[in-house]
Amino acid sequence: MVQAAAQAGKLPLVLGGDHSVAIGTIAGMAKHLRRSGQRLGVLWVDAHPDMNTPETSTSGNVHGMPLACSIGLGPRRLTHLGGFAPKVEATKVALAGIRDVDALEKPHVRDSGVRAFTMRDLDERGMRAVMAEALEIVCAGTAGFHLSLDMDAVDPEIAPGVGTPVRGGLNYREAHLAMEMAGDTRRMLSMEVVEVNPILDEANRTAALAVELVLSAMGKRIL
Ligand SMILES: [Mn+2]
Repeated sequence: MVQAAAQAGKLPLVLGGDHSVAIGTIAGMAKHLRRSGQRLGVLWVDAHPDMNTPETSTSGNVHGMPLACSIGLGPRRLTHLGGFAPKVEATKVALAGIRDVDALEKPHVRDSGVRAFTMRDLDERGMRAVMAEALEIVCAGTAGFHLSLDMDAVDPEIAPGVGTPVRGGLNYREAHLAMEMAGDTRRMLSMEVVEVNPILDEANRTAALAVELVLSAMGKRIL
């Protein structure tokens, strides 16, 4: 469905659900671009890198593996969805908001070629500088990028309705600025928002914030 929507000239927006849906979203976008020999960038905004494989995962949760699968690490059934791998080159992937990485997952993040901007990078350099560099990575040499927004990137004090909350996340304005800057590039080809869990949410505030962030990524501006 993602591939068909993109081929029809639309911007696919996938609403999760857990982050394993990204394996399909990215596969669809990569397959679409591959027809014209173009490459996809991926901007991954998340508290976690989601770069486990079945060998490194302590939980076995597939929602901890989608970025690994998309760069070709993991079980063939998932890495080769759609008949080819990798879906994206690791050097065309930027992560932002990372603050919870499993011990055995760390080498995948450090050595695969992805560029991971941790919360410390955001603390030291600010969202504006980090996002400018991240967007440069995902836009250079690509047709554009897929934005994968895990709501657990945002601090649980303002986005409590997620399955794996980690304190010390993006504040309200940092989250909006990241989305606004992504939208400003006019190179965002697809987007997904994942891990909103209504059962864990408080009066729908996480879902309402997710809607706001989608609007910012799609061009809504204060003035
Ligand atoms: Mn995630």
